[in-house]
Amino acid sequence: MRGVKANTAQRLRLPALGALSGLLAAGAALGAAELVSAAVRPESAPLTVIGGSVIDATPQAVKEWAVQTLGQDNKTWLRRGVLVFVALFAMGLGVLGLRHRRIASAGVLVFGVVGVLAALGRPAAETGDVLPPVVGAVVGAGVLYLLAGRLTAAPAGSPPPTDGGLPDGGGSVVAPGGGPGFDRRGFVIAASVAAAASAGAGALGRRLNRSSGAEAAASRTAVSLPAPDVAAPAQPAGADLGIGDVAPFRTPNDAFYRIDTALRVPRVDATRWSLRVHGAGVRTPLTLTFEDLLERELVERDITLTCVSNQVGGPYVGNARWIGVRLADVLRDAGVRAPSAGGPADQLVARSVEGMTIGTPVETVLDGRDALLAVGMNGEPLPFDHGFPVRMVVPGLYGYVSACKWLRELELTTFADYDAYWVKRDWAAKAPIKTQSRIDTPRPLASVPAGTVPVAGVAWAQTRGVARVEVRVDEGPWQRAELAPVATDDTWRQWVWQWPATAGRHRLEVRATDGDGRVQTARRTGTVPDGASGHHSVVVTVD
Ligand SMILES: Nc1nc2c(c(=O)[nH]1)N[C@H]1C(S)=C(S)[C@@H](COP(=O)(O)O)O[C@H]1N2
Ligand SMILES: [Mo]
Repeated sequence: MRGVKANTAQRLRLPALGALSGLLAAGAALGAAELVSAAVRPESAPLTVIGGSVIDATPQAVKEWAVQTLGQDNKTWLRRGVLVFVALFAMGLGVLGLRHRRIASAGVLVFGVVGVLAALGRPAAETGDVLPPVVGAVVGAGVLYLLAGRLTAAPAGSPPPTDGGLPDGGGSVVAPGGGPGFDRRGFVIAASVAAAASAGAGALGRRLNRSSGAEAAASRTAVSLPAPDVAAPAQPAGADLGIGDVAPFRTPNDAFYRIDTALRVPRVDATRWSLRVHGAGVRTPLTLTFEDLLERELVERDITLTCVSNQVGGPYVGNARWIGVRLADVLRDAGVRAPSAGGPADQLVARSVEGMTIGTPVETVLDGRDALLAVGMNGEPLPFDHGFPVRMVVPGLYGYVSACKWLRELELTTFADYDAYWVKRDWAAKAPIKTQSRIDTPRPLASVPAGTVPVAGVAWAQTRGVARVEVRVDEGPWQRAELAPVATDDTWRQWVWQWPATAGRHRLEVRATDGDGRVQTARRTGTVPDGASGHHSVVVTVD
């Protein structure tokens, strides 16, 4: 029995060491690529490139599933997924290497080709981005070749194999004596050196890549936002009803939802940043530096941002006090006319430093609403996560058609001529925010004592305003909620209804009516293609 076990263990040991060689080769490839990326630019780091390509290629339905199910951790899971995939692939190649050393090593090179294609396929690709995958693949292939060589060599000091070896010169995997034998010492040394060197290279590369954001961080610290020339209308004292569990009127920056495709948050040095404005109907192309923007008239506005991926009752909505330049002013300086005034461009395409494209109707930007090139958020420069140094904010439009972060270019074109990133992926080209309302308290499935229970939450219909919110219990008559006062139509509004709750299980449902008198539809739709609709409801138990 024991003998059989020992034999099995021995038979499995070589494939296991082959798989280990594959892992070490992959580690060496990634480590080398990471180090080279630090010399090229952080955006060319292997996981950033591979993950970014996966995001772009992921079918819309899967992406939506990830955003809904994994929430804002979805990027962590993506990195893990990519690593698991690479690891499995590498272990396979490592085992293959036991018999076909050259083919397996060539397999690593194939992975490098995939890396090169991924790098070049990135929307903001630069030629140098091919270096990390090329160097990584060569190093990885070399390591695999070397380790497989140790595994297939006869133990040091034993006579050369007499069986002629395998087609690719790999030699016999079985030592002449019949027992499993290989250059154990050589393998252990090579494996240890490879592991240490790639861990070192990877760690150093990561550190360099991270610290390359230092100038950007310094430039952000150095920003002192001027007081706005046009202050935001004062919010009435009661804008915050002060009911626990209800989203505060102003969302703190660190609690503000974040939705973007950036695996690595771009860290832009504001002192080297500029914005280019050009395209159809632009009489005076502009290039504006960050300083230029700060010297222009700055307006301050409270605007609620909403993501099209927000499901009914969902968390992807937040309200901030923004400071920025009126986008309409900049466009007018460039000589842009609205389509209704004879301008040739009906779409404003915003491009970000990492290659996102977001298309906004020119007519909307010029219709008098407070569309901003924002530089400040809740009293500080934009956080890196939210688009430092400059982003767009357009009241009334979902973020994916308006709120480009890490902005670097504005191009005037037409909807007929150009589809922006999300539009290529099944989302609507134009997407005004739908009237929505959300119950924040009581929480779903909460137990509350009988008596007066405040039912409260937020409602939004940016640019139209929220005129009324109603709640009903168990599909009974709609009851009018009290609305918190707000200064403008561009923010959400808190609401509360005092519910005379009686024992039992009840379903609370909310709907809002916008400033145009349109009642929020009860018709349930998903988020694709232009935002979810339907009533939010929660079931609670009253005891
Ligand atoms: N550069 C860039 N800007 C972007 C996105 C992106 O993926 N990349 N996502 C958009 C989407 S879908 C939304 S909802 C808002 C979210 O802004 P926030 O992350 O600051 O809340 O940013 C928009 N701007
Ligand atoms: Mo979004």
